Formats: sequence, structure tokens, C-alpha cells
Amino acid sequence: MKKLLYISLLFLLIVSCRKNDEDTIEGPSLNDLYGPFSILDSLMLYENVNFSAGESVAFNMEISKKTNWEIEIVGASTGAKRKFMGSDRIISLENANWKGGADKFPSFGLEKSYVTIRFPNEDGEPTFTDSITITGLKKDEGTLITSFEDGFKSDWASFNQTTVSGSITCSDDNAAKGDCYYKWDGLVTWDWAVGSVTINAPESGFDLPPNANNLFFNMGNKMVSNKGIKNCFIQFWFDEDDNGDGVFNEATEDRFIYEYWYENDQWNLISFKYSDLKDDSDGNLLEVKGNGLPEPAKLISINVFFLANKDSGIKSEAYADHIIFTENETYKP
Ligand SMILES: [Ca+2]
Ligand SMILES: [Ca+2]
Ligand SMILES: [Ca+2]
Repeated sequence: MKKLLYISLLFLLIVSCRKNDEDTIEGPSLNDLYGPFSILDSLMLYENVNFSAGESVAFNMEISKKTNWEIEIVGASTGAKRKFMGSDRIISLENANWKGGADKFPSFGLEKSYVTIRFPNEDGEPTFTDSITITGLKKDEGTLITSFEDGFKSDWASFNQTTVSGSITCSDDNAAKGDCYYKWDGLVTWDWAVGSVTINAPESGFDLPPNANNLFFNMGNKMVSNKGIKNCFIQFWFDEDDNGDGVFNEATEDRFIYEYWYENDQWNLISFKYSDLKDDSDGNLLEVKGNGLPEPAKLISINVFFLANKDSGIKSEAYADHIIFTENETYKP
């Protein structure tokens, strides 16, 4: 009995030592450094995925050692991109579970998407490719104001300089999400103002959650021509019906103005907390005519205004798409 106890104690000791060794060794194991690379359990993707039905894509794969891998998914017609990276030996839904989102605008559409898996640190940089067709889009969280998919609403208004065409444009594969977006295009040599679209709330209002502190405004924007740092920007007007009489009075009610200046010529997500509208970019209280409180429930109009340098001598072109409010976090394209 005593002997048996010794033996089992010894055994326990060895096991625990081994375990300890593995846990405390710093850096990669010999197998990870010098072991042969092979795929033990290869990737098997379904033909289709319907994200709107709650499906997702898990890139299940098992390899012989820990090594860096990257999975890149690219939408065939949108060019949308999503990337996963890691170094675990087992790739599973724990570290690579695609729920239909892109890393940034443009978003994926109903399209074929190409999957490439690379192992950049292995001999010959082995690469695997596959594809999967998206038959249903991921569901957006939040309150969608418009993605410009359903035409110009009767509540809305627009302004364009005489030389500018500003309108909803569809089916040219340039949208940030869906098929359509809003586009301004024209040469304006006498004014920074190019054009604007005013999204007035329908009779029933925008139906936004009341708390400005966890509510984010989001919109996709792309500057295409007459671009450059300090050369063009989008100016938003958020008009609130502070007294609740159904109309906005410029002299007595809050118009919060927010400016987004050019950063690069890709689709960008403009995103900020609604409560941040009370301050200017230096953190000083914005001077407004109403009660000075950003109140989403009182918002009755959003004006999206494109301005660009009048002295540059070239036409100004910019796109806007997918205006959506989200709670607690920014929009995920
Ligand atoms: Ca759209
Ligand atoms: Ca009013
Ligand atoms: Ca207010």
C-alpha cells in the first residue's frame, strides 16, 4: 500500500513537473521552431452562407505546429475585406469566426467571396484558396436613417450649385453598402459649398433612443476629387426641435454642427457620440440657440453638406452612404 502510494506520488510529481515545464518555458517549442509544417485537418467550407439567418463561417483547420497564419476574405464585386490573423495550431470559431462583417467600408454584398489562407513564416509561404457565396447579409444593429437604397424621400431636400450634379447613384459598384449611395460631382470655382442633402425626419420622427451618452452617429464618406488634407470636408447639421412644436426654428433651437475633414481617399466611417456634439473640436461648449443639450429624441433633421477648395481648379467629387445610429459602440461595416 505504502509502495503504491509512493509510486503514485512519484507519478504525480513527474506529471506536475512536466506540466510546469511546459507552462514556464519561455518562447516557442522546438516543434514550433523546427518541426515540419503540415495540414493535419484541412479547411472545408460550405458553398453558401446566409448571415441574415444567423449563420457564420468557422475556418476549421488543424496544423502541425504553432505558426503565423492569416485568413483574408475579399468580396468579388464589392472588394470588401475581412482579415483574421493568429498563430494558434488549431484554427476554429474561437479565433476565426466570420459573421459577415468587413474590417471597414465597403461592406460585403450578396456575392461570391474569395478566401485565402497564408502561412507567411513557412517554407514557400504555403497558400490555400477557397470561396463561399453570401446568400444573406449580416443584420445591422442600430437605427438606420438611410442607406440611399429606396430613392429620394419626399421629406428630404437637396441643394446643389448650378454646375454640380448631386443625387442618389446606384449600381456602379461604388456604394459603401448595398447598391446605392449619394454622390456630388461638379466644378465650383466661386464657393467652397458644393452641395448638400437634408434628411428630414418623417412625420413619426427618427425614433432614436433618448440617451445621447451611448448613442453613436455613423456615416460612410469617400472623397474622390478635389481631395487632400485641409482641402475638403463634410459638414453635418443636426437640428433639434427643442420646444416640440414639430418645426425647427433656427433662431431659438439647437443646430449642432460637426465637421469631418479629409483624411484619405478611401471609404471612411465617420463616427462619433451624439453627446459629443455639445463641444467643438477643442472641447469648448458649442454656441447654439436652443437649450444646448444634444437630445436624440428631438432630432428632426440631418444635413450632410460637402465643401471643397474653390481655388484648386478641378471638379469636386464625394460620396456619402449608410447613415445609421448605434448604441454603445460604433457601427461595424
Ligand atoms: Ca447604400
Ligand atoms: Ca421647434
Ligand atoms: Ca437640445
